[in-house]
Amino acid sequence: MNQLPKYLFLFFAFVIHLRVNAQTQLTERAEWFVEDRFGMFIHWGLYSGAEGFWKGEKLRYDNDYAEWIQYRNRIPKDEYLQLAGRFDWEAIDVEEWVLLAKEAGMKYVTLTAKHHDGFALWDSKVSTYDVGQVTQPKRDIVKELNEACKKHGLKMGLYYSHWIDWEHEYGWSHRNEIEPLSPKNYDQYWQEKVIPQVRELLTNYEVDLFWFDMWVNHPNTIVSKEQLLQLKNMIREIRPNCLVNSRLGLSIEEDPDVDFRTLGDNQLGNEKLDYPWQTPATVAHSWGFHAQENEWKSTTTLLRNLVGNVALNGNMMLNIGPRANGELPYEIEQRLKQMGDWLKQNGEAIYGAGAFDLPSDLHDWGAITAKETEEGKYRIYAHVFNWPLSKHLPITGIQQKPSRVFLLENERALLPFVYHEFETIIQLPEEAMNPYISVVVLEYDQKPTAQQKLVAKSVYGGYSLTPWNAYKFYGTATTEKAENFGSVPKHVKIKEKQQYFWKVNISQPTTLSFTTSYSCQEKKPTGSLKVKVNNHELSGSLQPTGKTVGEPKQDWVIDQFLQFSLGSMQLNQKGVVEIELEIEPAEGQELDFQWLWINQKESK
Ligand code: JFZ
Repeated sequence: MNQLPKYLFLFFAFVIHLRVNAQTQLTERAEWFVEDRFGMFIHWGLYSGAEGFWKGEKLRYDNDYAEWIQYRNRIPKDEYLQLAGRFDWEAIDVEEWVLLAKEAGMKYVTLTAKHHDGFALWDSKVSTYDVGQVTQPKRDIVKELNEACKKHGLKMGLYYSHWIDWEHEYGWSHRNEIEPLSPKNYDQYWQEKVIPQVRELLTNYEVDLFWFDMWVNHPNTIVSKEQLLQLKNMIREIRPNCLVNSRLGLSIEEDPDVDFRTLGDNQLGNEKLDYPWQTPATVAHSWGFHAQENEWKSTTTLLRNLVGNVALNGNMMLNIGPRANGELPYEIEQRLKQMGDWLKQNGEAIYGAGAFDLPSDLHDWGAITAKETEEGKYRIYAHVFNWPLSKHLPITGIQQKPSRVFLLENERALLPFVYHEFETIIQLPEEAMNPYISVVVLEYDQKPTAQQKLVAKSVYGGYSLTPWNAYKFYGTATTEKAENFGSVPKHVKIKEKQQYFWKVNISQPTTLSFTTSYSCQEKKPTGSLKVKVNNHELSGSLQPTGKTVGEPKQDWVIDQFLQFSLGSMQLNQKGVVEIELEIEPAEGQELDFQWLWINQKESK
């Protein structure tokens, strides 16, 4: 009987654990991965010698991933192998790639040991289709990488294309969608190439991570779950600490033993997940070297992407595609070095850092990462993407006062700030500290608590209240599908009484003025709109907004959204107030609602 309180305690301890630990499905194996946050992907293979062209023709198909050229341009296997002749084997120094990774602040490297072309970058005893066959003396790129990684203290990952293999007679290729391949033959490929090659890699090299690549659910393609488990079990047996990604073909939901989720190519995170995850990203478009890359992302963009992922507990692995002589496009090298410079100053806010308990899109000036420091303090890192013109950085939703505030690159110069319940406003210096992203640190003696339901103060001084940041609502409004937007802004369609509730922190008695934006296509609307705060109420009747011309092209007439003032009210109290908006179109009428903007009159 007296066991019961103990069980209850354990149960609550478990619940609390779930609540405080953002990543509940973090395996011990994957701790380093989550700590490291930033890695290098290397796509390099025979395709690198083609550079995106075959016999004068550009790679077929718009999505011109250079490493797909053999399949897309129907290159016969013997001719494809001759690409090895374009390589300057003497110039190729794998250690240089690793040194660049290190300089870029990357903590692990993942090389395409075997891409879809089936060509092995190590001296494979399983298949003669390998780098050992085309080099004299024999090269083993995986071994060279392994040694360089060890020498420079980086973890080594290997990409292995298990599903697709264009070399093996019975490997999967997209043409098998029209020329069926029997499961029996496919299993022959699996048992005589995949399993022994992965075993070879696991046994001969110190592999910290296996990166498989399959983007169709196993029930919808030829690979069976048994085959996938056979592969994963072998990894667990030979190298129990080696990580496995979800593109193995098993999602973490299906098999929690998979260590991290791989998002789509260049797909950034948009929510906090309970398990480790990673975005594979390119600096331009292609993974393998392509002679005609154009759309280079800026260093700022790449850093924002990294910060954005870490702010959601995610990682980023950024790709390099060296040429057949080992060199990199200037644009890649330059951006990686610039990221490294930034990380040298600001890496503390990335490595070992993760999400804080506030919505990641709360603030319009940037993103927040956080962590406990070695001294047992708790630091919140405000990554300021947009240095406010007012030089006031508003941080909403943190319930304690920081003990110190400073720029990460200048710890000795403390920044002045004012703190009211739920709101910290930092006085920034005139100039941003860093040309890419400046990081402001808020330090606390222990982890502060968060009030997650507040709408943040904008850098422009007001508050933007939308259907998507309301903490509660009643009614049947529906968000219009994104493809219907464009020049028509994101909105909800309201057909009957709808109520939204937001919480806003008001730091001092003040006058609040309200503006709303909507589109109403009724000729004579008779509905109403009401704002209620405490005992104050403002109301307005709906107005027709008519049409506008979408873009300077002919005949594109779209619904017009217009803003209307609802007036202002004097609030004599401060603290968190609840704002209610009640929208009621008349029977049979419709309203497309967009936002309610509150302006707080600045008083000294
Ligand atoms: C794959 C490869 O085909 C490509 O060559 C490259 O290696 C890349 C990293 O991975 O391409 C994919 C895989 C998965 C998705 C998209 C492209 N996906 O899930 O969206």
